Amino acid sequence: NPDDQSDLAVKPRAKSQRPPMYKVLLLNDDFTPMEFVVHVLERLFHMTHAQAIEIMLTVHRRGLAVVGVFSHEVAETKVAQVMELARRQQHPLQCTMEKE
Ligand code: TYC
Repeated sequence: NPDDQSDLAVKPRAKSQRPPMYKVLLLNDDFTPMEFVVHVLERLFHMTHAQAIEIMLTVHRRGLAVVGVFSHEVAETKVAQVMELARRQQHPLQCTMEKE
């Protein structure tokens, strides 16, 4: 843009600098009780009972599902909270995050 005073300026459709967002993923396993997963989804991800059952069954059938999309900090906190609840109940439930 030859008329501009700096290279930083006006690309009309330049992307806004939104911070990257992170998907929180819940993984299936053969041992964690379905009702525990439903409880986690209700408690930590503020789902209704019906939504929580639906997502839990998606994980159960497909192997994993996205349970929410958050900033890096919130995603890390959610993953840590899921892992801590599972650890306390000695369930092997796994939860990870992935850049969108
Ligand atoms: N597959 C588990 C069972 O049959 C249920 C389950 C669902 C476990 C979702 C983990 O993230 C999970 N008891």
